[in-house]
Amino acid sequence: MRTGLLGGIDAVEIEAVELHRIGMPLVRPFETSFGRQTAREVLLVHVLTTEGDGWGECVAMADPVYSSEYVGGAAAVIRDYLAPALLTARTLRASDVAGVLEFAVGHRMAKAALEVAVLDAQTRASGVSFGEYFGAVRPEVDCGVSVGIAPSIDALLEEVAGYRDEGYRRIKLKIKPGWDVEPVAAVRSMLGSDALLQVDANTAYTIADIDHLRQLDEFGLLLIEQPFVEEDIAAHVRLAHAIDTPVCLDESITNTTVAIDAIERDATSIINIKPGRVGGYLEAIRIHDACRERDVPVWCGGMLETGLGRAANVALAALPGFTLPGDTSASNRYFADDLTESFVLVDGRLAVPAGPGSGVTVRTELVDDWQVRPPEWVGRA
Ligand code: OSB
Ligand code: MG
Repeated sequence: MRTGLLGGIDAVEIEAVELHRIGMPLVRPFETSFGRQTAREVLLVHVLTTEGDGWGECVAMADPVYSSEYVGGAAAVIRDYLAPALLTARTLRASDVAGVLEFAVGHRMAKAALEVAVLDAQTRASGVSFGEYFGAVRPEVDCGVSVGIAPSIDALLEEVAGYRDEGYRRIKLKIKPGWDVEPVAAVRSMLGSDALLQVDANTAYTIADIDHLRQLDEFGLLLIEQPFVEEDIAAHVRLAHAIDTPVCLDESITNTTVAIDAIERDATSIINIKPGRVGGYLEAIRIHDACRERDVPVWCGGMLETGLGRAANVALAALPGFTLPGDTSASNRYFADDLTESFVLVDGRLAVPAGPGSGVTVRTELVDDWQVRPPEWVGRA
């Protein structure tokens, strides 16, 4: 990728891969159409190389409810297949990782975690930041916040007002059948017509709901995210033709080919880019580039990342095609204490870390304190 920016070292020799599993309580429960979460269980990948180490966060959730991946499955496939393949390849660049791991079908979040850990080691060793490596064009990024399904409309309004007062530049409401028109109407009337507002259904609707979803048109939403099951591109085409609100795909977009196909079929006019969902930051950049060529706006999604994943997401969101605020919220929206330096919202923005690699430091004492399982280690036989 953008190799002209790389310094001296551009390949690392892999010596071992360590897997750490930690638990972090969320500051408030996060409810979506697929369930309610009170803590984030995180799989961390620590790659040890001859040139130095690197860390990666796997965005798989504890249970296979957002996608087929989950923490235990990701740890197993890394331990049994992916890490051994990297050790066999031995000397490689981050841009070689996807090819080395291609023999295993799927498992994109697991692969993405390894790729970003190798990238962290490689770019730290060469003194290059993720922002420089990715091609960032701004020092800070506009931030939005994803707001879960609340116990009542009053509770929702109180939560949204808090985020508005903190300066978030865009609000995203989680919706599902029975929690859609009413909460959206209430939030729109509280925020006023100029506020950037969007909704995310996480696949909770079916094609039979198209007439119902058309009622959302009156609220001037930026977009409706992933109303239908991920495989059903055709249903999204039908909806896009039936409503004025732009349709945005999240779960459906698993790689650049699928992204281009969905755009060309008019299933989506905006794309939520999540590096874990597409197999890594390098594939995320390819999707960004393909969307930019086609004038399709993109924004950076989130998976309740710790500061480690957030650092890389913020660098990605600084690319030129990321023209809408992302789900890149401050550390305190998720956690009382973050795994790295905290990300603090300033004027509705987060700063792109400037130091080498991810630009943040994993607080290894917390990795030990917060561990939920003993670490696993994969080294050369
Ligand atoms: O669909 O965007 C989603 C969180 C977990 C899984 C899926 C999604 C989300 C979010 C939160 O909306 C985004 C964030 O703040 O990290
Ligand atoms: Mg989503």
